[in-house]
This record gives sequence, structure tokens and C-alpha cells, in this order.
Amino acid sequence: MPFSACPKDCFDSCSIITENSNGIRIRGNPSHPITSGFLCYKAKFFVDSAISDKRLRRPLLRDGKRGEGEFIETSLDRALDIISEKIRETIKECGAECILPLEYAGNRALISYYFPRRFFNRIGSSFLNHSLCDEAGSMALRSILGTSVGMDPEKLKEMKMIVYWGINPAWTNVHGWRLAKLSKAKIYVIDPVRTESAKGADVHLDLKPGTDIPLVLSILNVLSRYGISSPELSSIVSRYDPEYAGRITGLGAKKIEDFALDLLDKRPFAIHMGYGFQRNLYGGLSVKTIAYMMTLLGMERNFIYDAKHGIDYEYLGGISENKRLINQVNLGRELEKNDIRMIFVYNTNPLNSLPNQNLLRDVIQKKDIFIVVHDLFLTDTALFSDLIIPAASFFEFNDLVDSYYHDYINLNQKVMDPPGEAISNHDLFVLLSKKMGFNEPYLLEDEWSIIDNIINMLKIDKNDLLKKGFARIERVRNELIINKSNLKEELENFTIPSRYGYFRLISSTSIYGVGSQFNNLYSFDTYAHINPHDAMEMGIDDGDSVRIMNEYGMIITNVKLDDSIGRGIVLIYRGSWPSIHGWNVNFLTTDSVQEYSMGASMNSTFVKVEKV
Ligand SMILES: Nc1nc2c(c(=O)[nH]1)N[C@H]1C(S)=C(S)[C@@H](COP(=O)(O)OP(=O)(O)OC[C@H]3O[C@@H](n4cnc5c(=O)[nH]c(N)nc54)[C@H](O)[C@@H]3O)O[C@H]1N2
Ligand SMILES: Nc1nc2c(c(=O)[nH]1)N[C@H]1C(S)=C(S)[C@@H](COP(=O)(O)OP(=O)(O)OC[C@H]3O[C@@H](n4cnc5c(=O)[nH]c(N)nc54)[C@H](O)[C@@H]3O)O[C@H]1N2
Ligand code: SF4
Ligand SMILES: [Mo]
Repeated sequence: MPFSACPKDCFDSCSIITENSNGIRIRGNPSHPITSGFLCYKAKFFVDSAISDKRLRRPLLRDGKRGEGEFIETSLDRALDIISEKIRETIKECGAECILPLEYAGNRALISYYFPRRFFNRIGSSFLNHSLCDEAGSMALRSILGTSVGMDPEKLKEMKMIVYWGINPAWTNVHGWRLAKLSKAKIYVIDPVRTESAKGADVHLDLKPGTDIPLVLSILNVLSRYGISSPELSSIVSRYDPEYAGRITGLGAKKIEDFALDLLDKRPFAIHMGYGFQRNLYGGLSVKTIAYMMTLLGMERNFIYDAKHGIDYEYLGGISENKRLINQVNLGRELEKNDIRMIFVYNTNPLNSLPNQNLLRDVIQKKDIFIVVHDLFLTDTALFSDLIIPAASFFEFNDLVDSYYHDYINLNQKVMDPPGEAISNHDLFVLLSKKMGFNEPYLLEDEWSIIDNIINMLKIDKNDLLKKGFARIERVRNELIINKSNLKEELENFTIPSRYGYFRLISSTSIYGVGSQFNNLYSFDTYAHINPHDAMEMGIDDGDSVRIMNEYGMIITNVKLDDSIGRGIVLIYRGSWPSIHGWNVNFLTTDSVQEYSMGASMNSTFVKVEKV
């Protein structure tokens, strides 16, 4: 039976057994220690979306004004001619740095993700600074611990306590949540929303959004009474007694004191720091402050954030001499001021997922940029492009998928041909290299040759991999280089952003889609979730239509009264398609960047709400 490997941007990186007789059927690989024989809710859509009649099958060339959706079909060969001509012309007139591959983790299989970079390194293009998801927290961890690679989640079973800090694992890391629930550990969830995870935890700390730093400082204040002092921060910590921090965080002193005592008593504990909570203006600093607290308790190895393995990424993606980086989060502003003339989009849907959509769309309309999109569906980004190439689904190519959570690499085997002229990322860039007249072997390397090279480098037995569908690989375990020197100064500059009369907009991850994927095939939750008390004060009822607005934009949607949402918060799930609903949450989100890695801060967005 062939194996698939889920290449979606997800902690769990599942191994899948795929049957292809009378249609495709998938199930979780029962021998995979993490996948453990079951798949998530989203996996229900994998086959449906692969065989959907909405899949793109032929290349499309724009035949009207940008964004109006008028296209004519063309052949793949003609499309590749157009792209290669455009690349040559752009390099001649402006230089290769005027070309930007705009890509992300829509497919994070190793070849699909890295192989196209060989091509862009060959031509010397600019690259993207991936700042949209977890990079602020990663950089913050590297700055204090020297690494963002934390513990192996299979060790969760040895913990006395597991803290999920600003993450909703019951939806976003379902197999990790299972590991935690199977352990005997006391489970904490720290989240302003009573999520499914919070409901399943032993303790839910429902703090106000953006108050994680005061919470940690007051824990340090309590710990100082028990002989755990914070020498670098003593003057700040003394200000955060639990009474004071209890008011700021909304938690009250007792909950903070109890949590501090559990951190002291229930060692070893693990803290899984979520990506969601660090997407705010002080997200990186919050992660750093939590890591600092862990060093004082001798638990600095016991965080979960990233995983890295001995994979040779320079072999996979090539090496670049000149790397002009364009920041992802505020792409509209970046494009406005620089000379990018050609954008090649693959593995991402930026006209859905990037904040401040109004600005981004305006800039793309105004500037003369040639946009190529490689995708499976006619996304918003595709609708605004000049040329669309149909992409393959993960059932249609061979690849390997690693994980940023656990220590297994999974094999993905091709089980069917792509429809029409749809083409995998690997094959597209081989053909494009040929069109450009590049004949260096690394640009034309076959996918199985790459797979063989990677498994040899990782010392994996190929027969075993073919038999099991996965292999265990070694986690990179860097020496910790602890550097607490800047933290005090950074914390002195910290303030809790707030705006009188405004709600804080949180745009969380939904249970149904993966990013924007599958949101075109089914209608998912597009409500504005508001606490019933807040709604009552504004005379708003369940289902009422509301206008939500700020300096970035305005949307109209319906309200869902939801007592799991804290006061002063509006929650709208990310990922719905503007081309279907006329809006998504990113028409409201801020593209301000954090200090750390110019990272995203969408969850620091403020909005006004009015009944329509
Ligand atoms: N079902 C599903 N799973 C996914 C994905 C998907 O699209 N769908 N995407 C994957 C990707 S790309 C990512 S990045 C991860 C994201 O995984 P998570 O980090 O779990 O995702 P979010 O829902 O964005 O954020 C988690 C929680 O942070 C809380 N939060 C917001 N602000 C604050 C705050 O100031 N403090 C604290 N303590 N909490 C706060 C929110 O209420 C939310 O419940 O999920 C991955 N898994
Ligand atoms: N408001 C708000 N916005 C957010 C977030 C938030 O918390 N709030 N979270 C952010 C986060 S954490 C993330 S990770 C991003 C995710 O944002 P994106 O990186 O844009 O991810 P997706 O929306 O899943 O889009 C991936 C696209 O890749 C396509 N694709 C899939 N497989 C392949 C393939 O093999 N080849 C090619 N060429 N294309 C393929 C899919 O069809 C899809 O259109 O969204 C961010 N946006
Ligand atoms: S999305 Fe995540 S949990 Fe679901 S099948 Fe893929 S890797 Fe597994
Ligand atoms: Mo993400």
C-alpha cells in the first residue's frame, strides 16, 4: 500500500496510508508514533479537494483588467515561454533582484518547498523574509537560549505538568493534544478564549490578550518569595505583585499565585508556546520572557516551539550569494517603495493570508508588476495575477515531509497523475530551467534522486522507509547559549497596547481549513464572535449584522454571541475567501511589525463594532 505524507503547514506531519482502487481512500498510518492511526478533521477534505472539479487544469493568461477574473486558456509550453521571456526581460532592464519568489508553507514537503529555490538562487532573485507565522518567537528564543529547537514531544509523557501557552492544540496540534491527554500531567491552557483546549484542560487561565508579559513578571514576583530570584530583572519584577498583575491580566492574584506554585512544584514541566499568541506587537518579547522564567526554574530545555533535523537545506535549495530580503508581513508597503517588477507565487495565497489587504491590493493594482501564480485553485491571488499555472496535489508527486514538531520524516508517494496540465513544484522548475537554457544538473535533478540523497544523508534505510512510510531522525540539539543581557531594557519599553472604545480583534486558526485551503469548497465559520455582555451593551443580538472597522478597512458580517470569548474581544477565524464572501479578516488586520524579525502582529489589531 502506498504512503502519503501530509505536507500541510501543521505541527503533526502525519503519515497516511493511501489506497487507490475505485477512488482514493486515506487513513492515518497506525504504526506512526505521532499520527497513531487517525487524521484530523481537515483530512476529510484532502481527497475531495484533489478530485474537485474546481481544480485548475490548464494555464490561464489574463485577458482583462487585473482582478476582474478574465482569463484565456493557454498551453503549459506557451506559459513557460512567457515566463522565461519575462524573467530575461526583467533581469536585463532592472536586474534579477527585481524578481521575487513569493512562497510559503502551503506545501512544506522538502522538494516542493526547497527545490524551486535552486532556480531562484541560480538567477539571483530577491527572497522573502518569512515573518508571517512563527519567526518572531523563533528569533526571540534564539536571542535568549541560542536555539528555538525545544524538546521532543514524545517526552510529554514524562512531565508532571504541561502548559499550552497561547495555542489551541485540540484544533491545531491534535496529535500533540492526544499525547498530553494520555499523560498524567496537569494541563494548563493560557488563552483569552475558552477554546476546545481550554475546555479540556485542568486549569484555564483566561487572561486579557497581550498581558502575557505581566503574567510572567508576577509569577517571577511570587517565585522570589520561594528563593527563586530574577537578578537581571529584580527592579521590574518587584513592581508586579500578584494583586497588581491580577488586575492587569484580569486573572486575579489567586490564580497567578497558584500557577507560580505549580511551576515550582510540578517539575519537570513542559511549555508549548503557541504561534498564535506571539503574533502580537510584543509576541517575540513574550516568548523571550517565558523562556527567561524557564531558565530560572532549570526547565530551559523543556519548551516546545520548533524542531530541526540534520537536513542539508543548502543542498535542497541551493546557496545564494546576494540575498535581498523583502519582508512578508508588510508586503504592500515593501512593494510600494521598492523596484520589484515580477512576482512568482507558489505555496501561498497572499491575497488571503497577509494583513492589510486593502493596501496590498491597491499597490498591486497601481504598480507594474508581472505576477505568476502556481496553485491548485483559482484563489484571490490567482484572480489578481497575469498568468496562472495549475499545481499538483500531494497525491500526484513523490516527496519527503519532515516536521517542526516531532522527530519523524515521512515518505510521500505518487498515487495518481495530475489532472490536465497541472504540474508539481519540482517538475515546473525543471521545465522552466530548461526553457531558460540552464543545464546545470542540480536544476534538473530527478525527485527520486533528491529523496535518495536526503535519506542517505540522514542514514535512513530506504527499504525500511518504503515498508513503514516514515523514519525516526535525529533532532538537532544545540548547546544552549544563554544571554539575558538585553531583556531588562526591552521590558522597560513594554506597554500593553489599548484603544479606548475599541475591541481587540483576534484572528485565530479554525478547525476546518488549513490556512485558506478548503475554504472555497465548503462554507466555514465567518461570524464575528463576541461576548454576550459586550453585545448586550451595544444592543446587538445573535445573528445581527454588524459593521467592523478601523483605519485599515471595514467589513460587514453577522454576530455569533459566544460566552467563550473574553470581554472586549472580537474573534474572526482566518482563511475565508474574499472572492466568495467579499471580505476576510485581513481587510482589518494590522501590518505593523514586531521588533523581532519584523514579525507579524495581527492579534494586536483594534476595531470598532456597530450594528448595521
Ligand atoms: N486546524 C488547523 N490547524 C492548523 C492550521 C490551520 O490552518 N488549521 N495552521 C497551522 C499553522 S500555520 C499555525 S501557525 C498553527 C497555529 O496554531 P495556534 O497557535 O494554536 O493558533 P491560533 O489559533 O492562531 O492561536 C492560538 C491561540 O492564541 C490565543 N491568543 C491570541 N492572543 C493571545 C494573547 O495575547 N495571549 C495568549 N496567551 N493567547 C492569545 C488565541 O485566542 C488562540 O486560541 O496551527 C497549525 N495548525
Ligand atoms: N489574520 C490573520 N492572518 C493570518 C494568520 C493569523 O493568525 N491571522 N496566520 C498566518 C499564518 S500562521 C500563516 S502560516 C499564513 C498561511 O498563509 P499561506 O501561506 O498563504 O497559506 P494558505 O492560505 O494555506 O495558502 C497556501 C496556498 O498554497 C497552495 N498550494 C498547496 N499545495 C501546493 C503545491 O504543491 N504547489 C503550489 N504551487 N501551491 C500549493 C494552496 O492551494 C493555497 O492556495 O497565514 C497567515 N495569516
Ligand atoms: S493537517 Fe496536520 S493533523 Fe491533519 S493530517 Fe495533516 S499533518 Fe495530520
Ligand atoms: Mo502558521
